[in-house]
Amino acid sequence: MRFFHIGDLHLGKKIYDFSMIDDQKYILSQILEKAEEENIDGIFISGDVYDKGVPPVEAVRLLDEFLTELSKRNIAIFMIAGNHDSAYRLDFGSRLFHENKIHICGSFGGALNPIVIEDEFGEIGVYLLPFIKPAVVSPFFQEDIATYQKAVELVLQETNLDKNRRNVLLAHQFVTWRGEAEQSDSETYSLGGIDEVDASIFFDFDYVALGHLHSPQKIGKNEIRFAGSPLAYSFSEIRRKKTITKVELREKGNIQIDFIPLIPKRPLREIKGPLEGLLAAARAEDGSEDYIRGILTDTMLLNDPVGQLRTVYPNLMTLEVEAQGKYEEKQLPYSAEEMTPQELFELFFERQNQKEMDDSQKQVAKKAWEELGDDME
Ligand SMILES: [Mn+2]
Repeated sequence: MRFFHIGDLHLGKKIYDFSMIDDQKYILSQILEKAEEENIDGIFISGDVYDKGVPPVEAVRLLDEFLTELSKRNIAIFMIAGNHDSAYRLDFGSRLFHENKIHICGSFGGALNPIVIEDEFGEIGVYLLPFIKPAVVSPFFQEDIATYQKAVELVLQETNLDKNRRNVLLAHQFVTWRGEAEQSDSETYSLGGIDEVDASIFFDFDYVALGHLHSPQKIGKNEIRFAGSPLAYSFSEIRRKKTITKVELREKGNIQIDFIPLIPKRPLREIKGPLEGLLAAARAEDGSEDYIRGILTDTMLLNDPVGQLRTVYPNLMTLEVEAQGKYEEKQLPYSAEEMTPQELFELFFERQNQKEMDDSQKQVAKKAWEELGDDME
């Protein structure tokens, strides 16, 4: 059987106040197209379906549309809640949808029960483990659980995995391998690593479809994977290409994993240079609809750089000024009390701009001090 593994859709997300809904619509229809081309039997959606517990109307409608279109193509859907989703809201209708091969698990009900499907090689057990934290699991085990690792371990221990058949797990946790995984800025960090779950506890599964980290990556072994988000949701994610993970389960022990590149409608990208250079470059190229992070290298004050850049990059998301090299603290020639305001200002200017004021600048400053009069002395 052939599956797509995706996750971290974050439907309804905004970046710097820019709504991503059009971009999400575009990328989901691309996933649908690929699903048709690849003739897949099912799709794993590994949590963080929505960006917020109470998602905006457009996000709910978009998911409804996506699931309906998948279902029309007779593609089985397996979906779990992530930490961004409201577990119970995602559960809505799940017992009814079940009949239509739409399997949704929003909240943890105390045990993992597989959905068993069949192909020419036999049975496949698909286990849906929504995002869990220790406090969610504790009541079911009458035990104080301190770590996420322990919580997931306990749940898995109670699961009688039939190792003769093929088994797939969907989970949304911060899974690492010996403490390592590649993160990005749009994910939440927790101090001390109490939320980390080591990949080794999943080794009995034939494939583990993970959600949570936004970079597509394997964790511990090739068959334990984060699909990554379908779109870059922060500028720290732009260097890694987004993909659909395609998983073909053949007979037990024979899995083929491939990646299908996703092309965003408007990529996020960074531009860097002096304002004039950036404006000139923008006029010479296409793609001005891209989401832009600008980094200015100018050292002089600029007149409304955001406004100027938005004339060529309407989707400029953020503009920063490049951090200057470390400034060498200059000793004051004599004590500050004895220095004139003009002298102090010259030193301040030098510290800000890493260079001395030129003569015309000194003239402007001198004139300003004169206009302010003796009060400043
Ligand atoms: Mn997450």
